[in-house]
Amino acid sequence: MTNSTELSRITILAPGKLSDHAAKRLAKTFDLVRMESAHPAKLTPELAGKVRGVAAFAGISAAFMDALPKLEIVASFGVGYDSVDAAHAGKRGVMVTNTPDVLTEEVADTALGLLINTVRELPRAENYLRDGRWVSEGSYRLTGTTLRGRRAGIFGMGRIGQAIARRLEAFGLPVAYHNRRQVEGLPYEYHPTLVSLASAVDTLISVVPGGASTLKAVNAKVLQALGPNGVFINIGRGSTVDEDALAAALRDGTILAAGLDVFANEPNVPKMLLDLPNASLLPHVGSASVHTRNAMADLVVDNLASWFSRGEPVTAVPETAHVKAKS
Ligand code: NAP
Ligand code: 8YV
Repeated sequence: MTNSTELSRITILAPGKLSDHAAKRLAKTFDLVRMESAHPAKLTPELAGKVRGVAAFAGISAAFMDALPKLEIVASFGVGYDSVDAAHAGKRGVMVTNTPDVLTEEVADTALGLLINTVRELPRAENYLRDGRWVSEGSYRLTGTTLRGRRAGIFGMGRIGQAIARRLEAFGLPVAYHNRRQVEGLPYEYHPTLVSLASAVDTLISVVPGGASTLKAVNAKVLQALGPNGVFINIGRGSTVDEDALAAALRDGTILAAGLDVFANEPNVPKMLLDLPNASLLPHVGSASVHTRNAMADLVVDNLASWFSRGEPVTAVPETAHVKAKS
């Protein structure tokens, strides 16, 4: 058992931008050292030699972990941890944790907002009002698209996917999904492939994690299957979409519209997407409320505190679930 005085002697390195809430809680509990980004070259030998935990508000590479000889745990901020080399951590005996559940409902809310923005053009309608065009030109045009009569497909029926499905049901839309495995006990139609799902629906919502198994999974073939009345929403990871194929599909009418919260090379959004009138774009704000980001930061701190006081974290990622505390 490690008490709070002992915790305050443990050095935790926090690379990346962190909120005041996260910084205060970390500094109150541990010996906190902040750094702008996680580059091994920016570590002094003295610092590298004493870091036992990383609170990751930025990606953590294998090289960065290897530059920290006493590293025991990387507590990552976010449920998606594709920017942390968890496979390497697992091999090296370093624990990795993420922040599931506490953001699920917020991200699902954002997904529905983005869907409505995309289908009913609400940001454009607001800009029309602000530009004085309601007065000068009359009512905003009727939208050609509606949620009424749509069939939704969810790519990634996990925690957030299921929260989105519950909302879609309340909106009166039938729901189908694709995962690698069928989820037991769910009332929604399962499709063993993404193309089969896209063919069966006209509204495809992607909420899968990033990484090799989903890289550019939403490609030209999937968009073709979604069809000319198709709406594509991405609230998962930008890497899961072939952005060239998506821009082409939006340009030539292969699909109708898209709503995107995430991009392959954030914060850079390609001009080909910015130029499209039928794309509704958000700057990765799925979980971005003070309420939810504070809950995520609390879970980062709780994971570190639990690891160093009880020898086990709260929310280990599967790749490091086998890792045991040393003492
Ligand atoms: P989760 O509960 O682990 O759900 C992920 C789902 O994706 C699972 O149902 C999984 O099922 C499926 N999946 C994974 N790899 C797949 C593949 N190769 N092919 C088909 N399905 C696959 O995770 P979550 O909490 O819902 O979060 C999902 C993701 O949302 C995160 O990883 C993150 O990238 C993203 N996210 C974005 C924001 C934002 O701000 N925009 C916020 C939070 C999260 P199987 O394993 O059976 O395939
Ligand atoms: C965060 C996210 O914006 O949890 C995730 O996977 O994408 C978001 O909640 C991100 O992780 C931290 O900036």
